[in-house]
Amino acid sequence: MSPSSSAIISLLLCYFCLFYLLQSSESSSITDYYSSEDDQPYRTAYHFQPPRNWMNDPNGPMIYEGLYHLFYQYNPKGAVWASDIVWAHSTSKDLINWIPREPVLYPSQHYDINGCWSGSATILPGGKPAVLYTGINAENQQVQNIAFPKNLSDPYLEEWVKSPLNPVIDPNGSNMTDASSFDSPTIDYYTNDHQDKNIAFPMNNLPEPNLIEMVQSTSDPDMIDASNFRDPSTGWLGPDGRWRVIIGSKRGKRGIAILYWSKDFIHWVKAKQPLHSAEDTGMWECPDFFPVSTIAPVGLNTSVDGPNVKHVLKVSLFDNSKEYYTTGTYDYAKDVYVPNKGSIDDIFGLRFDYGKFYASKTFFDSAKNRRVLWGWINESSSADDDIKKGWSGIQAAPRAIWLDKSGKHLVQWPITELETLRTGHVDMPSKLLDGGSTVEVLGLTASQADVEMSFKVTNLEKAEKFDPSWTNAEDLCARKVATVKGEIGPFGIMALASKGLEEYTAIFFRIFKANNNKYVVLMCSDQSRSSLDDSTDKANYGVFLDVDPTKEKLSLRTLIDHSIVESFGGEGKGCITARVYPTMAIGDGAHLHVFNNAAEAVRISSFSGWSMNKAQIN
Ligand code: DQQ
Repeated sequence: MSPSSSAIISLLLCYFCLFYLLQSSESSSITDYYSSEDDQPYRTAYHFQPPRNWMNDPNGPMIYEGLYHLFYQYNPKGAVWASDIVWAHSTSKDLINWIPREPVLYPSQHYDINGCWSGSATILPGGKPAVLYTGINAENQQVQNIAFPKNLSDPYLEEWVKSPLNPVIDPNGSNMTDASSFDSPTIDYYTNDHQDKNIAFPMNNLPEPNLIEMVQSTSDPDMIDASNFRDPSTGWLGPDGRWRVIIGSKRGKRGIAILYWSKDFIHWVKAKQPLHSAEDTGMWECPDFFPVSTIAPVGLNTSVDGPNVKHVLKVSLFDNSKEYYTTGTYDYAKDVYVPNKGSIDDIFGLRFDYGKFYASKTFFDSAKNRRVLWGWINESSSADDDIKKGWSGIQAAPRAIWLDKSGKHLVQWPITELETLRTGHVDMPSKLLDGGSTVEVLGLTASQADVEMSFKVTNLEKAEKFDPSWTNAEDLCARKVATVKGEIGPFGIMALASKGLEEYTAIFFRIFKANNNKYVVLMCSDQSRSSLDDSTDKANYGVFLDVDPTKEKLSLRTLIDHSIVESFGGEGKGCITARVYPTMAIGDGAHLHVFNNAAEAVRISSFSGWSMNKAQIN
């Protein structure tokens, strides 16, 4: 071939390549967003993830006409986060198997042109869903926008329309409604006929709040920082007919949940006081505020209040990428939330999950009367590794969440639908596990399993003394990893273990005796030997469990799914999630052991394990 004809052919080839690329980038078929990457050892079988690219926060989970919806922060262009992120969307009949839909919110307008960030769904009276989300506007300010489904008779809610009134909440207040509009008639769907029957309010009339102010004045000493003003919560409706939402923010180092009111869910005014704030906690992302029942392990509609109800405020701290919650009282009259005495309101407080778990969001599942929790589990690997594997981020298994009988903390349990994936049941008869012993559990797929067990400790008097300076469970777990022998404990399981135990992730308990003669139960997730690859994060996690071993069995449930180990101790009183990247304990090379590396024996009083079928996910 002559040089000139090969040049022409090359040019033509380039032209066709360019044409193809342009075509595919313009098309919006679903495969462009979610085309699959197969046969990777760390992809999960029953945890929610898109087939490729970056995913972070769960957004606007809800149930509509019997179908579950999950939106999530998604970068269609790659495996790392990008600020011009979109809301991707999947639907499910059971919260386990998911069908991908096209993303619903892209940057497109001046008020979200630089990104559609996190937000929440609210089911308005009459059953109409609305989503409030943070838009990054053309000036790179964070503003709050609203979108509604285009067609309410489409159960998949595939198309959403952004309101022409956006932004509906603007930190500079240029479009804000003033207080007087609160007396104007409300819009059509806001009528008593449409009131949700589950909503019960105390009968007394609340005083007319006088806390409203406009967010307009630049001289406002409480001026909102437009770079730290995001993640509107699900709305709740007060007995005074006003909707409330909170938005995460900070003032100096004080984390703050700014409160807004609306009569029609479109026109919002800022309350003078935030719902709550706490010193030295930094920026509050993804605040979640919801009621819990003090008398039954059920969920409540977000607007419910009255007798036998407490409230929970969860915030995701930008500064340390951890989440904290308090339980407390919501005072409708003052429109403030007050944590219970003893409910620690800072970085030493309670957490939904003491491992990797962030930007979580709950929703009320009206079909099953439960509150369901979603949380984002990021990777422990480097961004380069994420780019190589083509994806990053999974969601934790959906969990039901309720208030413990003690009223002191929440309890979580994987939703029962997850059990439909169980197959190949393995039972172990009650068995004494001598100190220093390890027993392999045979007969299940150890890389994809669900294991439930409980222990009985009879010789508690042998427990080591608890040093009162051990206030941080995570530090204690990091010092006392699974190989450190104790008196009572460590005992538990080694998940994703290689044949010769070169690799494993150990989830275990230790029991100590405190000065007040009470026992302290420590639960750890030890990743120090999770992978022979030293470049991955192998942090150890821990929590002190509210379990009295003199009265209760000590239970552990662990969901194992290739690169995630999600553990529930004390029947869900303490949860720890880890991401791990074994190099040998992959597929058939993965094993499961129970172990007791203590001086004292411990009894396994029950053990049930299942291999897990693969869910249909996206
Ligand atoms: N992720 C979103 C923000 C949110 C953060 C951006 C939390 O809206 O504050 O992707 O992970």
